[in-house]
Amino acid sequence: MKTPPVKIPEDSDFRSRLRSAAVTARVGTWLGICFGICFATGLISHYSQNVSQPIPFPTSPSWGYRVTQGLHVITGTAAVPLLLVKLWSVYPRLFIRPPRDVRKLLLEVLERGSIAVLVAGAIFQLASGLANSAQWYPWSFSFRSTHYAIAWITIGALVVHIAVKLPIIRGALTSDVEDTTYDRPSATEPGPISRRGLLRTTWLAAGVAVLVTAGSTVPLLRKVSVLGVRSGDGPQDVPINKSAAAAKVAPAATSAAYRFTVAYGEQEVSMTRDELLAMEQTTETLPIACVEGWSASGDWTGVRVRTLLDLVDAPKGSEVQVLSLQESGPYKHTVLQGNFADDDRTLLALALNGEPLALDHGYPARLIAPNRPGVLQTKWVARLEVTT
Ligand SMILES: Nc1nc2c(c(=O)[nH]1)N[C@H]1C(S)=C(S)[C@@H](COP(=O)(O)O)O[C@H]1N2
Ligand SMILES: [Mo]
Repeated sequence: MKTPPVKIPEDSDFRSRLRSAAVTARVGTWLGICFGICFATGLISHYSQNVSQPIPFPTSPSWGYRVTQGLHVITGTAAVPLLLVKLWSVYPRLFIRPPRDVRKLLLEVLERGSIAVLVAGAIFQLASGLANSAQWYPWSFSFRSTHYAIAWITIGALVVHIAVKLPIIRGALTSDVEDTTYDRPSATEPGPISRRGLLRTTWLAAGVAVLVTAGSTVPLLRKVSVLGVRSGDGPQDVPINKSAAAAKVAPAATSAAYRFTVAYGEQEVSMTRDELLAMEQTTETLPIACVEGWSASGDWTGVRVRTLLDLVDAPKGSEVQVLSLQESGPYKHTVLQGNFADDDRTLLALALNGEPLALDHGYPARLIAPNRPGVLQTKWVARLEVTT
């Protein structure tokens, strides 16, 4: 039996009026807004995690990172249905035969090339971001540096794409959504729903995507956020990413031999948790804002980091290494920049919401600072070491 030859579809095989620039431009506008917010908030998040900060990342407002990173994950999630609808609406263009004229062909190759980069970059960013916020790491590369590099490539391709398409975008957006001026000649058959209906469904899908994820950050939405990965309760009403068991710190953290040490050059002061508790205690309401988009506010009580640094006469503006009991893992130690170390709200916390810190929240002591990414709020702190 002969198998029929595989027929590559042609642009003219796609006849639905729904696949129109009128739809693409409208969905694209919102997709562009989402990508713009994602890019800007992503730059903020990346910078906040840099060890070297020529311009110090501000410590105020304390909820700043909570908002920017919440926006980052929410707009990224909303972009998923928008990107799918947009790709569907332009899919037939993939099968347009290349022009014969060499100059036109060259332009076409350039344009399609930039679109290929944009599509690949957009899919990579959304897929890797979603996987990351679900704490699923099916890759071996560094998420942060790769996501950051591809962000620049994607946003560059996006700018080129908008510039090239500007006449069509402008024309399509300023005419009625049912207008056929920018349609492909073969797109003449009515779709199962109207263009307005398709757009409404798309906005609804993006809205649902926002609702099911935003609850990780917006307390009122927590109940509807079935996909909010960390929306469940942790001890003391604050979620947990890495448990003491997962970090393998439980024996050291509960040992009677635990001592907290603050060191500056030759000077060192060590104390027990009880001695820390005997010092002046300060309470601050500060959020844990994870890079994955979830966040939760807590009342933290403990000793001001600046007070501890004064014990060893560390100069103002000193940078501090925060070392934990954890023996391996990327977050076992972090750098606390001078402006964070000196801020009155930065604490070595011993209690959360009126109770001694739970082991999973960093018992015997953890760092908590305003406007600092959750990933740098080091738990199970053993030592503060002044480095400059
Ligand atoms: N030592 C150590 N501290 C850590 C981590 C870690 O893996 N090890 N995870 C960080 C991350 S990613 C977040 S979001 C916060 C979460 O704090 P919580 O578990 O008390 O909510 O802790 C941070 N502190
Ligand atoms: Mo985190």
